[in-house]
Amino acid sequence: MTRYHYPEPKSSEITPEHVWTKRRQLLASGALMAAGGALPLASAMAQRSKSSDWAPLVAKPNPQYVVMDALTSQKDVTTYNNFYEFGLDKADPAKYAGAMKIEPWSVEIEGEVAKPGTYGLEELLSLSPMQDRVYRMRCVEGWSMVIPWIGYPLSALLNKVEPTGNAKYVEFVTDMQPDVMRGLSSSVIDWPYREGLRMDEAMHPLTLLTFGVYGTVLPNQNGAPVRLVVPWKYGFKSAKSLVKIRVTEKQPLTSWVAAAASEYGFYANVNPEVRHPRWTQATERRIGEGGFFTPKRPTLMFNGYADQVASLYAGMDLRKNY
Ligand SMILES: Nc1nc2c(c(=O)[nH]1)N[C@H]1C(S)=C(S)[C@@H](COP(=O)(O)O)O[C@H]1N2
Ligand SMILES: [Mo]
Repeated sequence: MTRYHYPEPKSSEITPEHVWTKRRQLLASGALMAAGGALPLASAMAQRSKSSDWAPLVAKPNPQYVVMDALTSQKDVTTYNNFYEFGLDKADPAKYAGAMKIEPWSVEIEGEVAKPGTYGLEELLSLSPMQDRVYRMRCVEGWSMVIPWIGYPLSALLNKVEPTGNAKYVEFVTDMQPDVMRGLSSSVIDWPYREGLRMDEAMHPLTLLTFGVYGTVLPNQNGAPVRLVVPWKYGFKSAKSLVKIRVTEKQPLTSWVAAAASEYGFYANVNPEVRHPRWTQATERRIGEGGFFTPKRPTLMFNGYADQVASLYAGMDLRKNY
């Protein structure tokens, strides 16, 4: 848990080389790097089911994708969650998601692709090298975390299934397990949980197909065994426990847009200048940081990823396309 602690940063820029080197040294001194960084992928997945802890999943840190902010603790990352399938309280996912069945697991890929099919988790795990990336995450509710995810760009998978000329959007669908997902009885959302991205967003190198966090396989509450992570958008775009990826010509109707279109848009880019109808989005509370009187942090345009993603929205009215 402590091996990710490295010097408190000053800015939120990409890590300078010397800081990165330092971090690599810290990582290398930890037990998980003992095997030379080899990825115990399938075995990691297999080991974890009955353990209260999670099997290691080691990946090469990618120095291009790391932020300087101090990491949110593993404890907060794994106990303060939104996963409405398991209840609305932040503590519910950690309490109840352990019962979710994640073996065997496969993801169906369909729609506007030349190679549709069912991809087993094993195959997904070995499709592309895993990377360790530290991302800033911002929930639409006004809190944020800094999380070391493990995965690879979704583009690796999309390229493999060969999107057709009609492919304009990608829809993501979460599993439904009514026997263990007590939240499915709630009508806040028309289940299953569905999210979506425009094709260029889905292909963007920041968009991560994610299998692990904090050096372990994903805990169930974080969306095991495979989820999406899209760091420049509000957290609800990062759908968990995916069972279907559908490539489409038309913009998919996502769960939150269906639930309240005036409050949650399809794009949902982090934007401090566009209020949620019921609250400001200009500031955020970093989970684990200080107490009640700690000043909030200013929220950054595109959650701090503007250099990398602003061009995707050139010419678009981001007030209309919230
Ligand atoms: N299937 C599903 N995915 C989901 C959610 C959910 O309720 N169900 N909540 C979203 C929201 S609002 C957030 S902020 C993030 C939280 O991810 P974390 O708990 O791993 O930090 O997951 C997103 N993905
Ligand atoms: Mo969220």
